[in-house]
Amino acid sequence: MKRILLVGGVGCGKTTLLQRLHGADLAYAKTETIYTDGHVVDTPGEYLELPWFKHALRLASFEVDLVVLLASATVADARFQPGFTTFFMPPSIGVVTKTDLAGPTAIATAGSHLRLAGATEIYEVSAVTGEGIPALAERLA
Ligand SMILES: Nc1nc2c(ncn2[C@@H]2O[C@H](COP(=O)(O)OP(=O)(O)OP(=O)(O)O)[C@@H](O)[C@H]2O)c(=O)[nH]1
Ligand SMILES: [Mg+2]
Repeated sequence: MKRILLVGGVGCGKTTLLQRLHGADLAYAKTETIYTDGHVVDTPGEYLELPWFKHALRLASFEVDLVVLLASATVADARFQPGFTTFFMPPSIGVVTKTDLAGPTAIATAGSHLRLAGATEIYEVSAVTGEGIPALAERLA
């Protein structure tokens, strides 16, 4: 599996996706700091949302092959600045999360936020139902 960095707003589903990708039980645990679990580097949403933490995301990206930007289908507004992927050295992909909680329009909106951020490949997943997980797992293999 590629080494990946998960980046997204607070509560967008980064840790839950990590658990799903690892075949672990889904259990809520607030991420307090950057940590590595296997090939996955998980980050707190605050590191994206609070400007003085952002440099830590860039430093963490030097350790990975791929940056995964996540946007929840339940959040209407964008959490990424346009062109945000240029902040990172490795390539980036986008993942729309929580597709089980939203309709097609909301899922498309979240995907458009990821495209505006610079992601050219978008995956739509639900960590809870498992929808879309096989395609993403294949991309990360
Ligand atoms: N229905 C549904 N709920 C989800 C999904 N993914 C995550 N959640 C829920 O959303 C909440 C936040 O998920 P987390 O995975 O902790 O989010 P996070 O991005 O790691 O959040 P921070 O660690 O605070 O940055 C939890 O209650 C999860 O159970 C999903 O695909 N579907
Ligand atoms: Mg987390």
